[in-house]
Amino acid sequence: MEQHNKKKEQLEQHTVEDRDKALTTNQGLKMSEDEFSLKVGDRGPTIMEDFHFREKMTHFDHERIPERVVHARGTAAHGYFECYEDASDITMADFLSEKGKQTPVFVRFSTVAGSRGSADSVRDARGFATKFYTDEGNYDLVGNNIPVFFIQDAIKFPDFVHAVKPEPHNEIPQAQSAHDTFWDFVANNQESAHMVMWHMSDRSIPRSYRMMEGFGVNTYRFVNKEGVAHFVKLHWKPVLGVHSLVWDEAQKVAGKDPDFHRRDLYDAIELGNYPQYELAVQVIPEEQEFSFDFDILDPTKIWPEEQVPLRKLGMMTLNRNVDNFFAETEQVAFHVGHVVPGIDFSNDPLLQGRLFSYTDTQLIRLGGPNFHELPINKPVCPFHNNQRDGYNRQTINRGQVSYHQNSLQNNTPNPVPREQGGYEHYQEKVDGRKIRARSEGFKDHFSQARLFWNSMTPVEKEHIVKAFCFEVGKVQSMDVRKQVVEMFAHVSHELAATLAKKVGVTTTIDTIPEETNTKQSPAVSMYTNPVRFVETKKVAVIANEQYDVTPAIKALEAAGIVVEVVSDHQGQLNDVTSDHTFETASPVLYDGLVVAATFEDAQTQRKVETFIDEVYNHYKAIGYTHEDFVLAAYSEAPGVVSGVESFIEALATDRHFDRDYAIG
Ligand code: HDD
Repeated sequence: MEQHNKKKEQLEQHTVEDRDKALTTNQGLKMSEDEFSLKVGDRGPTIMEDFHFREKMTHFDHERIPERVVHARGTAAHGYFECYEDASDITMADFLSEKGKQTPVFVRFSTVAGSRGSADSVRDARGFATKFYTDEGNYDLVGNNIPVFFIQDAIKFPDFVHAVKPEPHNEIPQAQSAHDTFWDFVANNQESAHMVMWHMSDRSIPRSYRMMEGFGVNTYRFVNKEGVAHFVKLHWKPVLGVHSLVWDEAQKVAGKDPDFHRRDLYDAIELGNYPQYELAVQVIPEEQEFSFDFDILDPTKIWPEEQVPLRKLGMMTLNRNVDNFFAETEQVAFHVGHVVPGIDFSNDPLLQGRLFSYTDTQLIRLGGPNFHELPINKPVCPFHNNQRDGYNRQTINRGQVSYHQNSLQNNTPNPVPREQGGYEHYQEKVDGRKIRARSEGFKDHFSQARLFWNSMTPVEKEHIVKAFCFEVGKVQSMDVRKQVVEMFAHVSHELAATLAKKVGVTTTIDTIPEETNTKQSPAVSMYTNPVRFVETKKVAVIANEQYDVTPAIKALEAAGIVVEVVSDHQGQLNDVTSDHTFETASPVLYDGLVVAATFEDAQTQRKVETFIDEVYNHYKAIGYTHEDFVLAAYSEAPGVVSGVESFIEALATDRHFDRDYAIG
């Protein structure tokens, strides 16, 4: 906690606004005027002498830095990690060494493909990057909400990213994979099959950053004090469970509130609804490296949780919003190479390439090698070395010595032996020829894609098929469509046949060998064991002056639900305040709806009905306070209930997918 406060103070020094202070130039000169540039007479030309104008304008002109080449759109929060138990049997990492030990963290969530101004709710993987400010230095766990990746070797990352980004000739489409180059890449790089199955699932349209899993994806090593290493994969499990939007809703949210996820996280933290995630690890002893029917270094493979169980290490709580988006969220620099003793790397070829790319990207993005001095990136423990100078250097190094070894400064700073906390790379024995090749163990692209498909509930399968039909249906090239159909026939003939029909492709699927494995991993399904909850869900209550909705609102709020009142006008309605009109609110922005009014004005009542329709179509809970408020067609439908108590019960089920006529 002490460290947590230290970090906070460190940041506050830089973020507290100097509200009561005089306006000065950056040189400290007080200015008597800041609204008018220096002119010859009040209607005359502006003059070059105006150093204040030029300083202000030059600073403004240089306000933007290059956005991240991927994961440009993101949002972040501060918090802390609390260790559950001493994990020194597997790692000597100090932040995992003691029950109750707290370590400050900063987490940035992101989309991958879109630019900084793109919408939050698009179909995409989400980044989940955590910086632990440990007392042994910063440790970054740079993960995604999907446990596998599109490619197996980092050298293909630029190709993959070029394919998914807007096409170069017309820069269309923004933040979407539903276009020719993405699917052309997929069909011609079949290692992507497993990840594409996840990408077509509801995992790619999360309801909230608070309701997403996180995965380190790559295989790392944990090393203990005795020098014994284990292969590990790291996981974040959200306390609220994993929940998603539906596709029609996600597309509409992108227009109604492009900041949907950013706002959700910010508001939840402001309200004290702190998101929490458990950190867990899967552990494989070195001697079992080849005991599985998949290669444990292949980033397109999961280690099924049923086969390699999760061990829980601690809980992360996000409890503080940033003070300044640019200084913190935009300037934070993650790197998979930021590790602490006890955490080491595997030879996963994707991870090895990532180890180069992250520092390289910060150099261009943050303008030089001193980005570790920015408050958000600075370790909370002291750091000393002989690195000097460079763009934006903040530290004023004293003394004449900046080299090792030396006698003038008592040979300091000096390296620290492993036994005293110095980082020593795991001494893996490596022997081989220098070649450019794919390992034999990496050549199976379809068995886990099939495992994923087998593990889905019928609703999840339906959503995956629909997502494929949407995405491939947007591809212009009939040849690419055909290639995709044929590729996914290896995963499932059922999926490929529906896709072929829907996107107008004729091909003989039957001649393509379908994966035959019948294995399942229930842990990858979102709907097999969903977490039921209502706390922090957002509900619209449609109300007017006719009926008093105070008791209904009180009951909802007592259950931890966030309520917004929607009416034909804002402001006072009897004892409650209307937050929104039907124009400023949108049904896609709520988890459920309580109808507590009808309106005499026909046009307004039509808006109410449209609102109800949309909530119904997206399978969300609907409650009504009077029998005649419900639309007759829906009165018997699942999740459409009378009374607030029943509504709260219905809201705990995320979506009522067993509804007739719903078209989401
Ligand atoms: Fe990456 C950013 C996650 C593969 C190169 N990556 C970035 C971020 C996340 C990930 C969450 C955003 C960090 C932030 O919020 O600032 N990346 C992943 C995961 C991968 C992965 C889970 C697969 C296991 N990445 C990957 C490869 C390469 C990169 C193979 C290159 C060889 N990633 C980058 C980058 C970025 C980045 C270009 C852009 C901005 C940044 O690093 O700071 O270096």
